Amino acid sequence: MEYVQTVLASIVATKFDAAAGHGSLLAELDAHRGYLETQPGFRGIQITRSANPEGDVLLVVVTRWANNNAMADYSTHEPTVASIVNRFGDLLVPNSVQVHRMESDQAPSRDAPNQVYDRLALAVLIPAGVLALAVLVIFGLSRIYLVLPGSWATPLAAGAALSVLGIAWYFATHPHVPRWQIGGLAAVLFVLGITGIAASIYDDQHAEKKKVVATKPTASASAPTPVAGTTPAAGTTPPAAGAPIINMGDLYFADADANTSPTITVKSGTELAVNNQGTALHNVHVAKGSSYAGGTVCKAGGEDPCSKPAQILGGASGTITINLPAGTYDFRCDFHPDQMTGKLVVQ
Ligand SMILES: [Cu+2]
Repeated sequence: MEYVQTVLASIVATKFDAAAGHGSLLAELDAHRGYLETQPGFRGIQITRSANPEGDVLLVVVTRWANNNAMADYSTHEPTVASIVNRFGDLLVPNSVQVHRMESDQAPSRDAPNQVYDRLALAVLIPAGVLALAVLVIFGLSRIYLVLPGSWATPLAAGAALSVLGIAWYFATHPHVPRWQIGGLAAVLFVLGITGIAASIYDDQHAEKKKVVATKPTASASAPTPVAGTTPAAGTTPPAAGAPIINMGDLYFADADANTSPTITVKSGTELAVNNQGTALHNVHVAKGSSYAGGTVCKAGGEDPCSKPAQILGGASGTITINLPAGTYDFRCDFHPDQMTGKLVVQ
């Protein structure tokens, strides 16, 4: 049960502007809210008036109370809505003020729980939701970066940064953005985050397969056992039968027969497939002279033959083209120059 006091009054058409002016009737009623909030049993106030102010304007002020005593106490001690309205009697149609005290059979108002919900939502749920979304997006983006080739990461990062700036600018200059735009943005970010996590799970599952294919050798460089019937990791090109191939794991080179630190024989002009079956970054760098040029990561097209790309991500593959005079050459991984070595015999 709820108790409702309704005050009705008609404002004379020509005096409505005066009633709406500074310090006048409507402003006083609005200011009265603050006083009402301090009254025991107060539930809410609603001030409405005729939507189409042609002719006299009907003003309706409804206050809601938890019980009859609360409403009665309020009604008998000024200021009240009725006393405020009566103070501006010169703006009103004579004898138009009516005060009704009613009881409502509706279920108790949900305003109180809603107020709690709104306050919680503003103070806790929204920042927590934004934070969770941000973490999701950052994690998702990081997984996407890991999957992409290095040359894509910089443009993508720049694009993401510009997007963040652009979106922030848009929201800063449009204070009343429609909800569907906020919802749409949240949905896009959510999908981005989920995509990244999905990519990460997909990647992990492939890493498991690769571990089966390439078991990490012990320090004594015992050869990994090839598993019959295993398929090549995603992104690797199966070599033509008998074609030379360089496989890489963490942290070894292997030939097609899974011999580690292998000696690989090729004809000059051959393009070899290079498959990274490990999870770390590796490459193949052949020393043309007696030492490795530069000493850092080789460059495709540099002085020494270098795998293309010069940084092969875990699970990815590349190629290396050997155009060298006949002879025996050392090769290594620039990232693990001590553990990952092999010899190349060019015919
Ligand atoms: Cu390496």
